[in-house]
Amino acid sequence: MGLVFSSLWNRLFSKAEVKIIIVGLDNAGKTTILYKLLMNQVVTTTPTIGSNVEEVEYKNIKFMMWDIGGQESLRASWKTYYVDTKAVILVIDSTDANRLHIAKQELHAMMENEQLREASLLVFANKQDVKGALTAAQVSDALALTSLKDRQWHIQACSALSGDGLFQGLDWVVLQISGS
Ligand SMILES: Nc1nc2c(ncn2[C@@H]2O[C@H](COP(=O)(O)OP(=O)(O)O)[C@@H](O)[C@H]2O)c(=O)[nH]1
Ligand SMILES: [Mg+2]
Repeated sequence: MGLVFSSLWNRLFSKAEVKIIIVGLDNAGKTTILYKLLMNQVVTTTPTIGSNVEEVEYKNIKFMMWDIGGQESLRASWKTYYVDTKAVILVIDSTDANRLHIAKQELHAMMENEQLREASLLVFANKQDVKGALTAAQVSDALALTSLKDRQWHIQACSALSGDGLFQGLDWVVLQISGS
């Protein structure tokens, strides 16, 4: 487990519940990442609350996870989950260059929501183990991350398959949350 992640976990534990939203296009690797991060931990899962929203609780951290892209009608219902969100984790399939523009659109639409004004943004450039995958810098460009205004954001290259980069990413999130 990441150094910061594990040492700060207990500090967070004593605080009120923390909510983290994990989003990405289908097949990006969200489920794989979440379960890899929480491996060997006792988690409670609620498969479906509403429209394809998955909820996983670990200690005082509530992870809410759903697919974005292509379902305009569902956007409205997601907004009800935004309240009190401390961090958004966007998972990108770095081998899926063709759909990056959809992820970009969804991200920027989401970041405009007032409820997420204070939320930190972590982008996982996932599937780095695959030959030909875009680098984190290329993913960052494609998503126009530098155009985000007044936002703490960070992009982390990772492979959910090997686990590389996952805890570095989460360490950053935990630091943002614990510092706020
Ligand atoms: N090669 C590779 N495959 C991955 C990686 N992460 C996820 N996958 C695969 O991508 C597919 C979709 O993953 P999943 O976690 O279900 O994506 P979700 O739809 O975002 O929840 C599965 O077949 C995973 O095994 C990765 O880092 N590298
Ligand atoms: Mg999934």
